[in-house]
Amino acid sequence: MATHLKNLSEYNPDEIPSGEGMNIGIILAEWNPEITGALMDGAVSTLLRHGVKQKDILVEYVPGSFELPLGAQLLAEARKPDAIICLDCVIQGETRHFDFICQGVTQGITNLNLKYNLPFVFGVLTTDTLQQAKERAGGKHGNKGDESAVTALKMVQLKKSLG
Ligand code: DLZ
Repeated sequence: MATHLKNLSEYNPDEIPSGEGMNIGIILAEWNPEITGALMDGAVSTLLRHGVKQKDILVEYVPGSFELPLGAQLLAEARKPDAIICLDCVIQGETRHFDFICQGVTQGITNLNLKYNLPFVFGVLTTDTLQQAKERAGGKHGNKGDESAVTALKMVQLKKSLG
C-alpha cells in the first residue's frame, strides 16, 4: 500500500552541507526507549558522518512528547545551538490521548521554528503500532533519526545562506 513511501535513510550525500562548526541540539523523550534510542543513534551517526563534532552535539531528555516543545525551547535559550532535533515516538493507544498529544507537539514545534527563526526539526514518529515504529527506526523504511539530522543540516545551511 505504501509504495510511495521514501526510505527515511536514503539521501544523496553530495547534496548535504558540511556540519563542520555547527552546534546541534537533540531533545529526546523518554517514552518508547527501544525506538527513541534507535532514532538517536541514527541522528548522531548522520551528524558525525557529515562533520559535526561529538562535542557540538548537545543532548537533553524530557519525560514525553508533550514536553518536547518546552524542552527544546529551554535548550535553545540555554545553549544557543544552530538547530534542535526533536526525537520521539508516539504510538496510538485506545483513547484519543494520541490525537491531543500529536496535535500539541506538532503545533508547539511549529511555533518554535517561527518564534526563534531557528530550525526545530520534527523527528517524531506518530504510528498506529509498535511494528510501524520499528520499521521507521532503523527497519525497512529507514530511520527517522537519519532524516531528521539531514534536515537539520540543510536548514542550518539555508539560514546561513539567506543571512
Ligand atoms: C501519556 C503518554 C502516552 C499515553 N503515550 C506517549 C507516547 O506514546 N509517547 C510519548 O512520548 N509520550 C506519551 N505519553 C506522555 C505524554 O507525552 C506526557 O509526557 C504526559 O502526558 C505528561 O505531560
